[in-house]
Amino acid sequence: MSALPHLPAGVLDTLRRQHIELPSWAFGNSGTRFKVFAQPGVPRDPWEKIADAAHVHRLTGVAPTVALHIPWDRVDDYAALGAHARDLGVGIGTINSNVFQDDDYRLGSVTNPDPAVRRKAIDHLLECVDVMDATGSRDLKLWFSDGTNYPGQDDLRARQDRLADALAEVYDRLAPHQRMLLEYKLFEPAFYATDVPDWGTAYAHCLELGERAVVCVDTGHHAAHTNIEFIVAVLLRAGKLGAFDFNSRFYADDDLMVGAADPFQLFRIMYEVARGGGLAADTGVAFMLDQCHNIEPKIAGQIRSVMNVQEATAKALLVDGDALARAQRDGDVLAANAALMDAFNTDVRPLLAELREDMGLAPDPMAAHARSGYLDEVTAERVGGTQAGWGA
Ligand code: PSV
Ligand code: MN
Repeated sequence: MSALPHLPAGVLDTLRRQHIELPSWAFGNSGTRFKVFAQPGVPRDPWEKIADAAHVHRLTGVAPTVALHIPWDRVDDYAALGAHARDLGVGIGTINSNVFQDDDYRLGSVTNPDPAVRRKAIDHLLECVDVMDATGSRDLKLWFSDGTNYPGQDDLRARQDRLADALAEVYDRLAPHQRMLLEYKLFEPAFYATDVPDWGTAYAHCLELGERAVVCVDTGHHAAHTNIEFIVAVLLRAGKLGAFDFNSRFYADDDLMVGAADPFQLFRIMYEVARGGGLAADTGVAFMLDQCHNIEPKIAGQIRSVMNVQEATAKALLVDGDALARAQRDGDVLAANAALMDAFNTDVRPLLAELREDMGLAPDPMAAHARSGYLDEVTAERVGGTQAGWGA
């Protein structure tokens, strides 16, 4: 490695074994409530979504798994889907549940006042664990759109009780090697009170459930100006940071490419991850993307996102820990800040290009993708059928 000869020990190894999980739904059509713009070559089923994810992994070398969303990715034979993924050089990762798109869920899923609706929602979550058994997945991700729009609409406290009961039933169903990731989100679709609105609520439920219930931090799910790296530091310290859903936002839950809106924030988050041991070989932190490429090409959007996470990670690893600790001990505010800023301001692209070549990859995955002709190929192949999208 010649680009940066004075690398702290272990940096290259950490970057080489980085594991970023891709969301199957990023390859399908998506949009806003105003319009979904269909794109050529979009997959028509989970098999084709996995093929696209595998292409991203072939070019980046650090995206070896793809997350599924059930029922969007429902198939008859999950073991066969897993084998298909393996044949293409990737694996199936986290199973995402979906209890937010049925008419029954108008007033909530697991916190709905109607026990029959709660039963239906819990049964879906249990079905997702069956899927995990078939795919060999470790993680079940739970996000609930549950909440209320008006004060008095329902009993806030009773909804927490219903949530706790549902989570306990699902937690009990998990095999010893499986985990539950509880994701929080401030608002949307509920506008008054969301039942799992913040990391504190998620953390409290996870604590009650047990060791294998951990929090998922979706970087788009906070109020503006929330200090997300602080949340990351606190959860890691408590052993309760289970995963990230990476994306970036300018306004609300925009689901834009990670690192696009605020690369400095992503760097600060990755610094706290590194500081808290979250990049260790045996890390319990899953690094997933949760994004929608509404107007940009989807496969290239995923490649760019993976590279953005790599760049933020590399910068975080370049922080001179000794200099930083010394400055902090001495109360040298400016030197301490400079230690972080020096790393952030380092251009790590040459380092990552060399690393890729060392891994037998092209130095620039974006250019390699353009050269590969993959998109033209699948566009020609994927004729007929219905393109995947939300609800498909
Ligand atoms: C909710 O906004 C969310 O972040 C959850 O992770 C969902 O499963 C996902 O988006 C759907 O794209
Ligand atoms: Mn998410």
